Amino acid sequence: MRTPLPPDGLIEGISSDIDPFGDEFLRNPWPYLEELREIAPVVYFPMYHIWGVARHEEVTEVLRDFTTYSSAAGVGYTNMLRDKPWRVPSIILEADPPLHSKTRRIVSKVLTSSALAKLKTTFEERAFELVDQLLERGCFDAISDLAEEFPLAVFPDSVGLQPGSRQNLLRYGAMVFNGHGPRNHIFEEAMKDTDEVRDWVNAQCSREMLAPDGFGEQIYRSVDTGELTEEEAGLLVRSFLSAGVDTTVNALGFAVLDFARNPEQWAELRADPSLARDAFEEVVRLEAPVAAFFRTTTRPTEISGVSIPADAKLLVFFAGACRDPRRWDNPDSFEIHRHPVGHTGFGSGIHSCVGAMVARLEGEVLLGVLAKRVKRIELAGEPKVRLNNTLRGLKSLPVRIYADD
Ligand code: OVV
Repeated sequence: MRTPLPPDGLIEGISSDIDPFGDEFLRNPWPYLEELREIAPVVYFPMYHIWGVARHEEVTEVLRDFTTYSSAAGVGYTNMLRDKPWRVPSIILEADPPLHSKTRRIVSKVLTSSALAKLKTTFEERAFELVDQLLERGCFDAISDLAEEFPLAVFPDSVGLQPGSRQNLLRYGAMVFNGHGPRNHIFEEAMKDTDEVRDWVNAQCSREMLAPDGFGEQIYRSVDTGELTEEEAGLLVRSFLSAGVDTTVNALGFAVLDFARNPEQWAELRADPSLARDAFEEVVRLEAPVAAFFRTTTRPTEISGVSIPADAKLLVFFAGACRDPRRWDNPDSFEIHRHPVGHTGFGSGIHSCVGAMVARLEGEVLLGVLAKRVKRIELAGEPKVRLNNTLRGLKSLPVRIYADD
């Protein structure tokens, strides 16, 4: 069954032929997001029969009202309650309260600040090792050699994953995030080896495979207390592996690009490396590595005077809100002193990124170590975008770095 169209007239003046899953949009969404923000507070995309919000006010309004704007039909283009999804749904991302409240509480307890404080030294050791190796090379690809290398060196160990085959995590991430889009060529390409990679990931999530004391084993302790079934625990561990790698890879890649393009900001960070955490936060605002997720309306509703029918898919452009000039001064510029409180790069509301503290720790540590060791970051070639239905990121970023004297 298709969602009924709103009565004639309601769509007039709010429709757009922009394709938010087209190559051009995904390669450089910013001019399109600006156009979408200008059209109306809510936009209708006839080619997909979906609605969208791209202004900060409406994005946060939608994310606050989790009853009207549900996640249980999935946060991608497909309505998972109607069409069979490619994997068992996530019990934290693709769920509403009360299920979401329970799983969220359990994951939050594992990711406390005291748990993360214990990881900081290990993260720093790995960062120094990696950066010192890269300084010897001078010229390298900041995506494969740094932005992918660092999270893969620290995050799977924090979860307690078995060593080896960690590139599979990148292949799985590509499926998860491209799988939130429509079945375009990017979706089809990502889903080529679905069975093999999905089976590998599921196997890593079983209790026997997880090292003692990692995040994964700590999730399984909620099985012993009767709060989770064994199957639910496995699905929550899967959420760590789904959401925790590609997101940070892309954020760290953009961090390098943003500093290469803004040497005066690099000078400021070097003058005071304790700004590393603020700088990373500004990268997440400016780049919004998770560009958008959907919600599904549970009733006919109205946002800023625009009516949306029940059972409609609504695309929530986090990236649009992150650069909305109604909310930010000079929204397109990278300013590490900005303190972008209220940015939607980690979402907003009850589903806002539960792993944000892990991401921030990775960002703070890597940028802090780079700031202490590296005098200058130069582009050594054109950065290339990696097209993804949900994520913004680069597939290559040739750079040259120079050691501090
Ligand atoms: C935030 C996010 C992204 C992708 C997957 C998941 C969560 C998950 O829970 O599987």
